Amino acid sequence: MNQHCIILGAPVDSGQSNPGCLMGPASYRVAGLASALEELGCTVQDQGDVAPRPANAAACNNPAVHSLPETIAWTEALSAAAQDAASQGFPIFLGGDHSLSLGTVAGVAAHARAMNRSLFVLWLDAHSDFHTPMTTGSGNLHGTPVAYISGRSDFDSFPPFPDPVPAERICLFGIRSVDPAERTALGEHGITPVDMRELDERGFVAPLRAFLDQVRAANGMLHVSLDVDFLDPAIAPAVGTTVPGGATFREAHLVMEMLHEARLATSLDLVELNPFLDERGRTARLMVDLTASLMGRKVFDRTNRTS
Ligand code: NNH
Ligand code: MN
Ligand code: MN
Ligand code: MN
Repeated sequence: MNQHCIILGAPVDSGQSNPGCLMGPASYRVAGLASALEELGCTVQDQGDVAPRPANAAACNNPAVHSLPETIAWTEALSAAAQDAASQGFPIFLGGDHSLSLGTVAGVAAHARAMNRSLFVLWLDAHSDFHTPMTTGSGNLHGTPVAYISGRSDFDSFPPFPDPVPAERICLFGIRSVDPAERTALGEHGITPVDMRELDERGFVAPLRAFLDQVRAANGMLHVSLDVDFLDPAIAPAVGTTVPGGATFREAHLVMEMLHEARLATSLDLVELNPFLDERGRTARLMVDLTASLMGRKVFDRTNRTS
């Protein structure tokens, strides 16, 4: 698809409690992300790792929450970097834990607003990440970005989210672990996740195609956030929060291949890779291969086929 890809490392690990995510960007680089993209005809600009400013004090009434000041500093730095990168090409954000999406989605949302386009979000994850800092029990802020993106309150110390994304433009896909407070809030907010039960029953194609049709009809921009734990732990062990029953190798590639054929994605997060938990680099390599599928790696060109 000859995209201009802008790689930005986001070695964030303040959003959870398992050390190791900060090695994620290095692991993707070692696994050959840039050359995989170049082989597809993309131009690649690796802008290195984003660095946050020193954290200022910030308080939260929920004593479970940890590393709030660091996460806010990351949100600000990544939001600015993402807005800038989105105006220059197709940003690929290398995590780092999923709290980095507090910043990256804020940045691409600001860019979409400036372009007068609607932003859609495809959240590929075992989890719904719909806690606020007040409802999280674990205190891990990687469980909160979808709530922030949706404009939920109780993100007081964070920069206000530019143009909250309405429920019908958010697709939570592959979900199989939702906390009670999240389930209630998702219902109130009108978000119905495409959970693994639905995917078992309907397959991956129909629900994804329905969402992509909406993006196309609105001439929307599409941010894809790929959490390693979307994948089944049997193929992707390098994540602190494995949940059985995830997407298989072919299901995950099919999602990426459909995204490529739709030509609608405009930015991508690769999150939650913990290289310390990997087995001989297999999870990092799989995430790179999935990114290559999203950017057009395929065996045969199907775009002119009828189904
Ligand atoms: N819902 C749990 C929490 O808030 C788990 C979130 N963990 C994730 N999200 N890995 O993708 O702590
Ligand atoms: Mn913790
Ligand atoms: Mn997540
Ligand atoms: Mn997850």
